[in-house]
Amino acid sequence: MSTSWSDRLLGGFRKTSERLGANLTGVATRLDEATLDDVEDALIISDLGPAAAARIRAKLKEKSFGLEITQRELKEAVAEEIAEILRPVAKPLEITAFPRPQVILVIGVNGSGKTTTIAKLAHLFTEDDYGVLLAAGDTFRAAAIGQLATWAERAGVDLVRGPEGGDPASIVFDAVKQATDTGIDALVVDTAGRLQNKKELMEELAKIRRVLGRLNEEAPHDVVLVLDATNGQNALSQIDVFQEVAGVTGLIMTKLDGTARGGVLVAAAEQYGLPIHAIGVGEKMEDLRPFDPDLVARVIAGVA
Ligand SMILES: Nc1nc2c(ncn2[C@@H]2O[C@H](COP(=O)(O)OP(=O)(O)OP(=O)(O)O)[C@@H](O)[C@H]2O)c(=O)[nH]1
Ligand SMILES: [Mg+2]
Repeated sequence: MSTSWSDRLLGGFRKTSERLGANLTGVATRLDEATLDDVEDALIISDLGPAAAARIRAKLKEKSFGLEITQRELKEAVAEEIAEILRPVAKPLEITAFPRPQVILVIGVNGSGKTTTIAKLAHLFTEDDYGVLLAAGDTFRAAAIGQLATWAERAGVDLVRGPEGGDPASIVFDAVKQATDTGIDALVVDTAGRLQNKKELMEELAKIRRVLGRLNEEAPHDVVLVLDATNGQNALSQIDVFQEVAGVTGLIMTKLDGTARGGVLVAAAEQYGLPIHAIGVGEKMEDLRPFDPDLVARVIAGVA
């Protein structure tokens, strides 16, 4: 772990790894109920959630109860159990739609990192030589359109935008048309996170979905929910709400750099089983990383 982004990730998970097996030493001790309790507590405190924590405790007990174990070995064993939970959900966002474009709707609460993540995706896709178009579907505030325009310019991609307060559905309609006409591979749609209430959010996202589907019945191909890791367990209730209003197909978790609450990623994997496409580890365009379940598991457990 020498690169700077992984160091930032490490900072984010330090809380869990410091507590794991804190009562153990380098000298092997028998794995007993008290140590298992401590492990479970450490995992819960670190936002892995009670279900994942209980599952990991049960697995450790099943495999190693009564055996001599060092703190390092305990952490390795926890890392393996976390990886088991994360591996099935690790799934990059791939551009496979035929016909093109692949339409990726990006949703999430205000401030979760949607617009920044869209810039990062645009960067990633253009690096892979895909043609990318962005749609400024967040017309709720003027700054949102300007912010996306700045990112589009930086990433060197085009943007379809409308007036502040305009109808996002009409922008999205124009964007799909332009993307189709110009042979774009990936159309990434920004949306507002700051609507008055759930009903309004539901109506707006439903309308965007309807309009997308009118020009391409497969669209949106992806509905990516952006979650802010610093929200801890609240991120889980956001999955519930957005599942209901928009039918989430995958997750990207942002701000895993420097937060102590990144364990919620494991809770999300355990409870929802939704694909995790990538993780955000900083504010720059290059700061989106593939979700590597083994690495994240080892970082959480403090053995990376
Ligand atoms: N440290 C860190 N900051 C991030 C990350 N992703 C986004 N941010 C920051 O979080 C803040 C909010 O990001 P936005 O992309 O504007 O969030 P949004 O969801 O589009 O917000 P609204 O448009 O208000 O709904 C900005 O200051 C970003 O720089 C990340 O992975 N790490
Ligand atoms: Mg935004």
